[in-house]
Amino acid sequence: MTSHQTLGVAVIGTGRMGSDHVRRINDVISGARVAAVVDIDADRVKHLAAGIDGCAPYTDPAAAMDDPGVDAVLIASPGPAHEAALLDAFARDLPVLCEKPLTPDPASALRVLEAEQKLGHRRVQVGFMRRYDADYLTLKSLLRKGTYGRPLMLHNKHRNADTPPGFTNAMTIHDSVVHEIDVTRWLLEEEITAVRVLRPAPTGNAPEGLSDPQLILFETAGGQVVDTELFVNCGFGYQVSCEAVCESGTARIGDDRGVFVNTAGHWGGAITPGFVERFEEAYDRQVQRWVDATRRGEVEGPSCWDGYAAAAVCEAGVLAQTTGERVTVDLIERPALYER
Ligand code: ISE
Repeated sequence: MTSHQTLGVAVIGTGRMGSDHVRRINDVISGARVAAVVDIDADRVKHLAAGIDGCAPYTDPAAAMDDPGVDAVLIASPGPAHEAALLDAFARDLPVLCEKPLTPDPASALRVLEAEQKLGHRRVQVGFMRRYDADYLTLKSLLRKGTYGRPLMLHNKHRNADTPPGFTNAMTIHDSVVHEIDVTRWLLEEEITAVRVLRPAPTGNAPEGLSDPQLILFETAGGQVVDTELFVNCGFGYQVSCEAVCESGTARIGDDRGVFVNTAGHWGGAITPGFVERFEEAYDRQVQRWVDATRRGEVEGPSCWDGYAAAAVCEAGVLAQTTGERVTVDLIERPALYER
């Protein structure tokens, strides 16, 4: 692969995120094309591939990776299918963009980490898209430069209008809070060492049995404390914000996006309906950066280490949620391949 060639991508999993990435590669970003689509639903991939020039449908990820037109893999299948697809990609030394989670638990994430280390080089960018959001990038740069001194605390809010059917308490950690886990580690450049979860009396708008809202507390190795209000059936839209409290100032992102109006005795603006709209540009930038780096023969962005650390904090988070206790996070020592 040279930087002049168009990257042939196999998109594995064509559900909500996978089909959005197919559209993104086809219509939005440059330097790549969808060379193969993979799903257990054969009719679905046949139909999808028929509408894309030079795209082949597959039901088996490994077979798609053997397609001569495929140079790289985008994994957007459900989390439990990620480990096998990642190991198949490593066996062919193919570059991978893997949607979060890397894998659903730390034991399987560790197996992936070990397999990548055996290759001797990084192959995977994990899809923590908030790292590509313009607001989060600004906050990261302020913290990096130490503009307001050392960061002491983060206050996060993560609100979804509603949850899809079958959304469980464990999923509130694995699917939703996992983003705050990643931005905490990324912004503060510290590992999370302990988790607590408080569960107030739930809203009547949440499905029976779902704890909603929740307050999640992280402690970091650097002694910072991070709180996250998670409210996934707030009913009014999608809101994600983060305030960093530093030694000599605070910086907050995620409020007041878009046009602010005064009319008919009211002031205010619109709230984005969901995460696909709120983070659309971040998803575009994430995939473009992956394609660009891959065509240069490089790997950048969130690594398998970040995926593993997130899985370990999620496991502690689910235990903290069910026991009501403070749960410490177990991490192996960071391998040399993933040094900062
Ligand atoms: C979903 O899977 C996401 O990744 C969204 O960013 C998050 O806001 C939502 O709560 C999750 O279910």
